[in-house]
Amino acid sequence: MHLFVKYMIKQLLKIGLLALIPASLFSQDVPAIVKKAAYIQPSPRQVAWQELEFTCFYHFGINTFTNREWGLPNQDPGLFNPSSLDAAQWIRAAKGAGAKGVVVVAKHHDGFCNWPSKYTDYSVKKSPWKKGQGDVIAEVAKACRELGIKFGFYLSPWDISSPLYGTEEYNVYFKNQLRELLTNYGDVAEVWFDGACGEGPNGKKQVYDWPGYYKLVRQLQPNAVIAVMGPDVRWVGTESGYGRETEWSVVPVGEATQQQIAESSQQNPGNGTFKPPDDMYREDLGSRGQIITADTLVWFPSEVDVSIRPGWFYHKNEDSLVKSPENLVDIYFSSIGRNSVLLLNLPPDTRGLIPENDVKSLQGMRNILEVTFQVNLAENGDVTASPENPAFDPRNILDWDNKTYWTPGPGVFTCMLEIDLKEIKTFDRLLLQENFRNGQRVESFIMEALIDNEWKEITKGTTIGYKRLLRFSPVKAQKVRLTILSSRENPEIASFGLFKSPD
Ligand code: FUL
Repeated sequence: MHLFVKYMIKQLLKIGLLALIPASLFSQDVPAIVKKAAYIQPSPRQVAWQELEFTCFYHFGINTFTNREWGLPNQDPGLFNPSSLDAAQWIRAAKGAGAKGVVVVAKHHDGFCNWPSKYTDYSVKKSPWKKGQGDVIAEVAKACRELGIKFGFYLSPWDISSPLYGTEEYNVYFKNQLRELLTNYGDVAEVWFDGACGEGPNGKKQVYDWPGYYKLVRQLQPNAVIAVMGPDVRWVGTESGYGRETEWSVVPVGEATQQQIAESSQQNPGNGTFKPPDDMYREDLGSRGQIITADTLVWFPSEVDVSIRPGWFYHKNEDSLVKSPENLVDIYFSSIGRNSVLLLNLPPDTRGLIPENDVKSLQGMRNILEVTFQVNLAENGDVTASPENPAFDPRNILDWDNKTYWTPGPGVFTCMLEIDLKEIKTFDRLLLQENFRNGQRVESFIMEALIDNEWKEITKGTTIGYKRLLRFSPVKAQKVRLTILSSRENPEIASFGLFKSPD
């Protein structure tokens, strides 16, 4: 955009007279690849997954009973013996916290199967639990169906117990197991392939048949997303629970190759210990500087996985280290509030239950979030948009339907939405959503409030995407305005919300 025009817009912004600028002046020339990025859209399965927002992970298996994070090869299946496993309690804990889907570990790197696979004896069927007749995956899937929550599973391709590992037959074995999980347990919403990879019992590394694995998932569960070592969902790159401030769902295709994902996943340091991937996190994957030289771009949205405790599996000595409700709320804002899906791990204990303290923390988190998001203080406000676009009703941003939106129209990149709350209100949280079905576009925005007759900056950010949540100190005002300062194509604003957190 011409510098003078930019300057004029800035001046008019200051005095709140953006409406005086003809729409044509808001247009910008953007490089072709940036424009292309703006039109890359999620697949229907990615849309459904993104809208789950909050999901829970269950790390459970032989490690629960050996007190390990990464197991040893071929341990005695007799060790697996939960005294009172109740999968419905796991799912109630997740649902009660607001989660809409789960991912349960079917097989971790140690190779022990939590379901009675026909293809190995290294499973629950050789354990004393339910006299070898039990099936953890069946119980979880059933509880999900009964409680109306989406079911998914984690399957580690790396298997340190299989004698086939490192040979072509392992791929057949793995696909047989995958087929069992994809056919015997009803609808699957997410298949989570871990990127951690090391050597098998014979010292060999496996050459995985990724195309074959993906084909099977697509054939048998076409609605399931394939996460992490898969094409649909990207691991955010850290297990801290904190996503990027600037999170683009459109990234260069290089970010999606298996080699790239494997390299940035946990590696086996050699002694079987767990190595947290602190260094796998690049701040910027998808902004203009990153995509400008890209050949191909893909919709590859981020998932933030984090455990409610330090470890992924249950350890008694971590009973006092359960994350507090406040800590979980912080994670919520820093994952779901940063254009990511949250996958919060709740490790069942040796009884086969989510421990009481963990459930208590989850409920505490839910209470804070419920009070916060109970009322959108902007809900009954009047909205004025500049530049005007009669084809769209600006009140669409307040209707809680993220399929309806307001946009200034094609080719217009900068715009402003002013909301008159009709009375002075106090708020300290902002919620924004783009119509992400059409792509992710907003690069920079600012929210101001009219305080003592002057527009004052309250908060600002870069990306919005599916959802952006921002926190700030309480503000008392009747009028606020959201300005989209920069975008890749015309922004399509689907939701705007102002909230007040509990005191
Ligand atoms: C990692 C694994 O090595 C951890 O044990 C855990 O399962 C985590 C979710 O993924 O790659």
